Amino acid sequence: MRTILHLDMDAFYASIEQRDNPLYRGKPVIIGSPPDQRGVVSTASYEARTFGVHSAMPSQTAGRLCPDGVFLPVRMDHYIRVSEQLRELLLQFTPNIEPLSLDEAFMDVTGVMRMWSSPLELARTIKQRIATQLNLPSSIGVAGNKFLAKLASDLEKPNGLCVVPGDAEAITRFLAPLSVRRIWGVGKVTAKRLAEHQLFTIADLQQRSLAELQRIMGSPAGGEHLWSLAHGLDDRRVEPETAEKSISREQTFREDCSDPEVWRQVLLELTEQVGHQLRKSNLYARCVTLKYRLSSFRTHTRQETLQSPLASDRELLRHALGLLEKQRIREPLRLIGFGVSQFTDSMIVANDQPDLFGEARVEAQDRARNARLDEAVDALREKYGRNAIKRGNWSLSDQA
Ligand code: TTP
Ligand code: MG
Repeated sequence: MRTILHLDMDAFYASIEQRDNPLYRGKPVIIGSPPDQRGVVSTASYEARTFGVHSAMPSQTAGRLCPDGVFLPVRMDHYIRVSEQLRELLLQFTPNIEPLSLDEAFMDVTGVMRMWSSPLELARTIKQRIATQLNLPSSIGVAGNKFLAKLASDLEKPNGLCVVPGDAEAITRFLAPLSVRRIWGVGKVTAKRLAEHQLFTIADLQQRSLAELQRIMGSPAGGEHLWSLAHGLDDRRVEPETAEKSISREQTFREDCSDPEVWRQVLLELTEQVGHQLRKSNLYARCVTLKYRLSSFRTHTRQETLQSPLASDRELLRHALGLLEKQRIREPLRLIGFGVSQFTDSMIVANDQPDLFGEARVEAQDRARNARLDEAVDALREKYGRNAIKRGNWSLSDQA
């Protein structure tokens, strides 16, 4: 029996802004594009959520719902720094940490449990340390597997702490009354399909056979996913990030998202996070990976092996957008992820470059320029942190 923690910070970007500026505390803070521009909300403080504002909502809608909202731009460089401090703090408890995004991580604490009287005590301690050292609110779920831990961290948000019972019968009872929407991967579209078959709660799912759920979902994998999770079964391991092998970040949408502009905006942020980590580790990547999960639960990964290794945000984004473009995705997405692998420690231009005086040379010059730009940005970020320059708002069309 393993003990898995899932930590998810509360209204992460908004809580950081409220922490840093007392004037914003208790106010509906909305992070993202301004309400008079095209663009979306990245997140909203819990005060703003009472007006119905949420992540990925067009900012114009948020402005209408919450006219007195405090709209602030995304300060990605700053959030990355706070996320790194969070990572350091968590590493004091266990090295078995799998970060999912800037504010979210799984921790397999099975091996360190003998140092604590109970998982509850450990989770409380982590929450307290985050509160005192980072001055930020967090929520933790504790369970025997990833699915249950993640579900639990969301159940009592904000400032939640929820421990899921250990034995199979108690798990079934724990899950039974919850809405199907609580299941990892079930968004609006899937929930609607399930409702057409009178499936509203997890108890409703528990009463159906695997074959029935596969028929309803229209896919063997989708049905199996639902059936396993409805019974609280999930054997995915916590995979600590080994910088030597791969670096990746992903984002799950609250609702299935069919707006390609939002996909691109998410990719912009993910590539920036991956690029920062890559350069911090002094590595260059030879392989980029785009991952996406459709509303039908099918998960796809597409890789591209690069002629020569790279580490610049701009190039990472260019390849990420290129991969996305090629997929011609016509369905709503549940999740987008971006990762890099096949590392080298230098940006050697391959010997077999066919034409060092033509295109390849121009490319090499571009790459050197991008590298210098990234270096400058990273140096500023390290030195000045929150006040460092921000590049998150490049026009996406510039990237083509
Ligand atoms: P979440 O953990 O999903 O959201 P949150 O921390 O703001 O709020 P809570 O966990 O309490 O529900 O995402 C973490 C950060 O990622 C969030 O603060 C902003 C960013 N984000 C986006 O930029 N766009 C999105 O669509 C989502 C869901 C998150
Ligand atoms: Mg969060």
